[in-house]
Amino acid sequence: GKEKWPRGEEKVWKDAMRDVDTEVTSITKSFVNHVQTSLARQPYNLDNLGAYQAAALSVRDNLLVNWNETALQYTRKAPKRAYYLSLEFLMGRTLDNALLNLGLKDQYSEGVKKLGFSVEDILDQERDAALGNGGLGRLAACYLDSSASQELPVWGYGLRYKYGIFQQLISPAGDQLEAPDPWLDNQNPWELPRLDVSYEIRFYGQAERLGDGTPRATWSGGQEVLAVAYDVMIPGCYTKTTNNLRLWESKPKRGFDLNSFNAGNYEGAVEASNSAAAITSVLYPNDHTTFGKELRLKQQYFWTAASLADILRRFKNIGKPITEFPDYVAIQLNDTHPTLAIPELMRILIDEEDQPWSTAWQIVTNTFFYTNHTVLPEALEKWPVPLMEHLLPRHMQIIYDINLLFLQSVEKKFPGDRDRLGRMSLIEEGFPKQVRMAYLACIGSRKVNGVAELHSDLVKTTILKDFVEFEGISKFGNVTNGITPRRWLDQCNPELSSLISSTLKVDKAVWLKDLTRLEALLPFTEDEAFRKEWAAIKQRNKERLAHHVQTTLGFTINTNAMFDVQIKRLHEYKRQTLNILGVIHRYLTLKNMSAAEKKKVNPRVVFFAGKAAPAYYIAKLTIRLIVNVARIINEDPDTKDLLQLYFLPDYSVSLAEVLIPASDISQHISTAGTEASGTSNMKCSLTRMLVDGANIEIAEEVGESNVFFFGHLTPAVEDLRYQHTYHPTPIEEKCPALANVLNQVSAGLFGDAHVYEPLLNTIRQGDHYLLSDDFDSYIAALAMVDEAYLDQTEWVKKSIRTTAKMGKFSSDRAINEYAESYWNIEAQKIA
Ligand code: GFP
Repeated sequence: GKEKWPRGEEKVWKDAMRDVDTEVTSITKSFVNHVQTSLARQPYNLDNLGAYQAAALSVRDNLLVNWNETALQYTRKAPKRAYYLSLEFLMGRTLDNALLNLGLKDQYSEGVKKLGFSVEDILDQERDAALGNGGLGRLAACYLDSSASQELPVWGYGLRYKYGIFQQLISPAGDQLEAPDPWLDNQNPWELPRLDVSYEIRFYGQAERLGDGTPRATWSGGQEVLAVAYDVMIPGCYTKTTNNLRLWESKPKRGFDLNSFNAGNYEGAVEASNSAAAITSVLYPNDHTTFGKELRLKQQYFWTAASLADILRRFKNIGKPITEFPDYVAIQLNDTHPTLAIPELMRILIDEEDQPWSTAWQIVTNTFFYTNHTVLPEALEKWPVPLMEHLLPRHMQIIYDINLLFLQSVEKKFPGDRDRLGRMSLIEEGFPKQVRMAYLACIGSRKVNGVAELHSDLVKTTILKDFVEFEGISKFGNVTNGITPRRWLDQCNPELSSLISSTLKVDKAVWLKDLTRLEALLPFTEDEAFRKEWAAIKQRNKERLAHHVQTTLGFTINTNAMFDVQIKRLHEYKRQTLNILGVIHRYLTLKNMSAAEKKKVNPRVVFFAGKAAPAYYIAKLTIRLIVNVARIINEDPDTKDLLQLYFLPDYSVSLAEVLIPASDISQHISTAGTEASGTSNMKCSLTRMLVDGANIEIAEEVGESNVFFFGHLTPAVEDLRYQHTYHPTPIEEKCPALANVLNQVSAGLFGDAHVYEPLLNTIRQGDHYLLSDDFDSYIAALAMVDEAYLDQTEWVKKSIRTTAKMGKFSSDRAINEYAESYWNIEAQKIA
């Protein structure tokens, strides 16, 4: 039939449009006002997308009031501030989060309902801001949420990529295809373009030392581009504090070269502007290896230079001498990507502020803090010296100067130790020579930290061992990662959130900001009614996921099964391969079972989601294997009731929000010592894991009986790798179960007989990630999980206990550690 217009209650629309004083709330008025003015639309042609935009603009008005107030008070009081420099901010969607943090969700739901819309449909219109690859970028987003919620004066600085992380499509053959993610196409109501905030950034050109006895130099010529600011408001949870995330966009300094154009050279006329705009056009998909893209280095400098110029301008407004800079400013380097900030600040202090070298270095080393996120040697960033000399000639001079003075002091402490000098030099010898960014970040910072106890110990004993010996252990610390309970509990699991509040008789405004309060749930493990409700919520979350899969992919999922998830970037060290080989093993075992035996088996649905870097061949092959194994086993009448397998394409923050609350168990099965921390282990409560990263600390908190460990430990890894290289044992001998699985794949049980050989050969030869060493114990752990799941009462108790003891892994705890022990900043009450 014909749809009724306007949707919802006509009187509510009319009164809101006329702005007459009736029952109509201010929310409704502001929504309708945005429909008419900002969107220039009429109620009779408003669709869900329009409704989303109107709601977003109206919520934005609320945020703006707080955001302005926060900025004003920071400026007036001039407290010390911290700046979080991250090349990635994986923010996901904003509207729901903003509504919850403002405490306005219920009012908005009701308001839009009267106007004929459902809040769920509206929320679903928003595109993810996917300005990140994985854990590192999502961590940055959680830290912004926690900073605002803990009322800390922290700003983020990043890049406004025109295209976020690529959209992942799966071809009919099972291959990952990449499509651009034009996330800004529908306009982004959450950003405020700041045409008034822009800086000129130089590349290339010539650097000349003045040679006047000072360390000064001039840097001129080359290309200049503009960095223009876009601000994104970051609301705290139940507080007025609304911080800022400033993202830079690149623009040509001169829009259009009229001379070239008039001379008939149209292409030349736009070339300069294209090359400037290219700087912030794409986010580089990361595969934990370094790569030498000039554009990536350009991005890093563009972003750090603009951010520092902005920070310096703000500091200068306070009117203090430059030597007091570190008393007002702390800058956190999220991994080595912003390390150029160190030579850039040196350049500003020496060439522009005319400071002596030692004063400048003193300021620098009291301002920066460096977080390391990986010890994988291939992931430690290095830049070729010739490229640096070409793109950033002045910075290369400064790096050489830093290195000279640094090595002189090493030589003083360890006279004659040439090996050590070679190991510690900022410049790695070779063709070409390369700048070791992690070492520069380390010596240029006041403190260095890893992201979990185990990882921080590895940082100190492996990659930065020499630096610990030279600079002393007190410079090196640990801040175990955390996640925000606002998004990862309250927002994505609203029913569980209300059950917690009503059971504890504590408002969520309290426990969401002090997650250790969840411990009070422990006694309720013995409360049967509570357990039932806990389990019923999980069941509804599983149905929500099943519905999502049904509507998006057309698959019907058995919601009576155990839901087993592995959701993270595809990488050999994260060992999705171990998981899929385990699934095949389960399938083969089921195929050999009698009907009577099968009756005892609990059904399981295995979900994978994650993207592979476009050039990462082995990771992409793993996806193809998963997809094709799924195709066979989901159709096999012998097993399909007991085992289903799905690869959910295009993993994103929003998809994680549906997957995580539905998971019964999640897999964190990296080779020991390779996963720095992991954060999806914190988001999923019950986990099966290897003793790696933050998993150890999670087990310490929640109790070992609530997680399932397996496999070799970190200290064994080196020996095992040695064995693989020098005394390899054939897999047939070492692990017959694994050999059988590999052979079946080779033989074409899942089609494509030869396609998977390169992937399988990574295990047969070398086996760097030790699948053959851990496979048997992995399968045994899976059996323990099955066993444990059969006792549903005990299982639910485990689940409750785990949630109750997750307090430590709130990003509020982590951010407070940074604030107190690193940045030395204090909470500011925004009146
Ligand atoms: C990296 C590390 C993870 C760690 C995050 C955040 O992220 O172990 O939890 O940084 O510190 F590898 P991914 O992008 O690989 O998830």
